Amino acid sequence: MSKATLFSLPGSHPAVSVKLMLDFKGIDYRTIDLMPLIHKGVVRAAGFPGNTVPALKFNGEKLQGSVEIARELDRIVPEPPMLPADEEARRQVLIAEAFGEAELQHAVRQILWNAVRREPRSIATFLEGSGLPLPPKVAAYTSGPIIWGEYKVNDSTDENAEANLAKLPEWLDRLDAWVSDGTLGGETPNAADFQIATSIRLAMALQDLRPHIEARPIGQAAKRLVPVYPGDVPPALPSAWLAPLRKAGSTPSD
Ligand SMILES: N[C@@H](CCC(=O)N[C@@H](CS)C(=O)NCC(=O)O)C(=O)O
Repeated sequence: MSKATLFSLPGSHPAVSVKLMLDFKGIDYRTIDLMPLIHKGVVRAAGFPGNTVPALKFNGEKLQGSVEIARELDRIVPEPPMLPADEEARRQVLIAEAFGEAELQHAVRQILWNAVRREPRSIATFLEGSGLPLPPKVAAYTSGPIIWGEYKVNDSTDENAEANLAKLPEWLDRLDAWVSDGTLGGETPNAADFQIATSIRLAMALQDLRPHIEARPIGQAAKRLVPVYPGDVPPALPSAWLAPLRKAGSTPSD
């Protein structure tokens, strides 16, 4: 089977999900890290139907989207499977994966770009370990337009970022419950683990969020699966937006 080619962006959480899947399957691959925003044209020019990463060339096919890629990898390389054989366990994993892709993934993306816009220099921390070696001068000139463009493309408005943060305590409880019932964080990772762990790791790149996530079962599970993740954004978000998280972590006597 020929080597796969993964189109990615530095720090892209669904692209890291696909890397984890490829490693799990033992599929040899190379990564092409693209420049944010410019990547849209490159991915289209490479023949993919959409303009987002992760996009994967594998086995003569062009696969796009982390969930579609998960299903197709299981079809092309069935062992080891990413979905449990037991029907009920499989149903739960698919529910968790769908939540991770449809809700958590984009919410974290919106919070992130809102915070990076407030702390623009932090964008450089996402380049560490990437295949996008930008000379410091180029990085300095391009980071402003990239941050602005990503903020716009992802609709990372204050309103959206704050609303997502308000949902986070309930979502973290849901994720912890999935760890406790074995849907997530088991000995053998599944498709939902690959989807969710990277969003949690990206959220933990924000110093504002890390203390509210790291010690929780889902934070620990994400760290086990993804021990290293790029990015470190200093405290940036308005304190009032973090009140729901502080409240969730407090005890009645606080
Ligand atoms: N839900 C899709 C979303 C993919 C997605 O939106 N990827 C981002 C990067 S993390 C992207 O390419 N966004 C377009 C942009 O930044 O212009 C997936 O899981 O593959």
